[in-house]
Amino acid sequence: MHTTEDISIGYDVLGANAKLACNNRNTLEKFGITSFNIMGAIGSGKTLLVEKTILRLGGSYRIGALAGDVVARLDASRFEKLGVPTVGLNTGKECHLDAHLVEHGLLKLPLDCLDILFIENVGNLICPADFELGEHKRVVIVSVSEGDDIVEKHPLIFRTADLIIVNKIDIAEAVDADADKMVRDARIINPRINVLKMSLKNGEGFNDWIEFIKKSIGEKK
Ligand SMILES: Nc1nc2c(ncn2[C@@H]2O[C@H](COP(=O)(O)OP(=O)(O)O)[C@@H](O)[C@H]2O)c(=O)[nH]1
Ligand SMILES: [Mg+2]
Repeated sequence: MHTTEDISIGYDVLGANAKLACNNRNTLEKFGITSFNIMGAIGSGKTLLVEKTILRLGGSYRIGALAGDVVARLDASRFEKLGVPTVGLNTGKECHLDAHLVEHGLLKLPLDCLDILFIENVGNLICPADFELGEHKRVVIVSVSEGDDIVEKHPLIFRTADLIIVNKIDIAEAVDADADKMVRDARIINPRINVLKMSLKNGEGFNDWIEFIKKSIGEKK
């Protein structure tokens, strides 16, 4: 039988990442920017969430974006189409953003002209969990079409999240998923987590997300 155990490797990758994340946080604080790390599987609704948020809040707040993808800049161009300063971050073979990539992204953004920064992470529910980026809030968006056991299968990412969005509830019945079970699972893993059920298609739950953003901005003042 195989067992898993922690082994230490010569270079402390996570420690080095944490230091860079701290620098990123200081940079964002200096410019008064509130940042959100949007994590979730491929197709869970990360890009659509940011797009709809830009459309709702773009008139009141100055928004910028970092769009993480393995290759290409399809999501980055979706944000750019909405007039938002955006940097696409390609990770190559890596399944997550890290603080070093974000540091380079920040250098290319007009930080003195931003209030909010959305960082769309690479589509994955495992790798991004370990890598803080310097963000203020960690948001995980899962969709009911991933199966209603997706939360209990990925405890680590929910343990460190500030908010979980259970998305696509408009199709829950069609895919035979119990969205309330997903909410319960998230609260068992992380009792202090905020949980929202949402449909980006019909707008359900979206106002609560906007309130979460405004509250997060307020907490920093
Ligand atoms: N039915 C339904 N489809 C959604 C919802 N949110 C996103 N989608 C669709 O899911 C697909 C993936 O969305 P996208 O934002 O690109 O996902 P990402 O890979 O996480 O960035 C798109 O076809 C969206 O239109 C939702 O609430 N309900
Ligand atoms: Mg996307």
